[in-house]
Amino acid sequence: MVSSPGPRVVVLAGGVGGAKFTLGVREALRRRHAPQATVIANTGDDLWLSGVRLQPDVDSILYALAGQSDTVRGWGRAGDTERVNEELQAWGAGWPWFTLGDLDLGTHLARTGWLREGLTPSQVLSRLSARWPLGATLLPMTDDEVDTRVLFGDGSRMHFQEWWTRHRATIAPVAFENPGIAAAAPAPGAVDAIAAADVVLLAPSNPVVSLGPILAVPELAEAVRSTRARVVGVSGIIGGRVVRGMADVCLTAIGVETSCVGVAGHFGSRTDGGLLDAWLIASEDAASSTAIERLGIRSAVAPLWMTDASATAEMVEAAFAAAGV
Ligand code: FO1
Repeated sequence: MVSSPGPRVVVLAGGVGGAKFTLGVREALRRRHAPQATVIANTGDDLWLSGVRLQPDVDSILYALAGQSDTVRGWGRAGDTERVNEELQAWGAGWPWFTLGDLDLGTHLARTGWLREGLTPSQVLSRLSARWPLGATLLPMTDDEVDTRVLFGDGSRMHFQEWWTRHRATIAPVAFENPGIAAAAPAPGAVDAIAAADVVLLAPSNPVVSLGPILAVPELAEAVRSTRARVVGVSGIIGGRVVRGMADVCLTAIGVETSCVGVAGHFGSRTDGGLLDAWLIASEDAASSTAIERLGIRSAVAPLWMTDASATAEMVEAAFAAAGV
């Protein structure tokens, strides 16, 4: 009998944490001689700035897989310079708190030019991906233009990137909105990949502003709910604290406790109309297993510090074990 190559893996991912996680998935699949994963990236924090289209989460994953990311800063290209940015600032163009690196701008210019020629964002990403051997198929969650607005108690709104990079999430929000997302269609190939997968992994990305928009694309949420694959989420909260980013502020805004149990409850059990078959939590949170099982979600425990691709691959293996693959 010929053994089937596997597992077929789909990852739903946001930017910085999603990129690190994706490197671990690639490493775990390489060790198993398994097919490359399909990574569906959040496009909810995209924006137009200085005439170019930015897709921060897509680019974070693209650069990480290409070995081109600035691993210290967590976003942008390694070894980038800021000559064009200085000039933009001198003109008073763009946002003074938002840096567009020269190499990064090359990506945005290429993307914008191809979009203007009529390519879709997924066609553009396919072209960008062809430059490097990524070892994964990277898809945007949708080709429709969506973004994230942060809503405050006084009724005012702000683009997510302004709130995140300028204000460092220090102004308490009351909600997040993704205008147009209810009508957004999944990018070509995304639903089919989820349907054909053996395991769908929710990266330890921000549950609200990274995974939230992906799962707010109606057909993507439905594809995850109805797939025959096991759906395993990985907690981005370790020892009751967010590891990176400002996910706690986002969770508080939507009334979810910043804990691995709180986020598991937010995604919900598939047995109950939710998304998760299993939830991988950090060794530090092992005592929360019972509470997670009580939600109807299988709990698995592993070290979740993504110190390098090898450690992350071990964590991905724990997620595979929880999925039974
Ligand atoms: N993050 C910052 O904190 N400051 C910046 O100036 C900044 C610029 C930037 C430019 C392009 C890009 O793709 C990402 C950039 N980021 C920057 C990261 C980004 O704002 C966020 O970390 C993500 O959107 C959240 O996932």
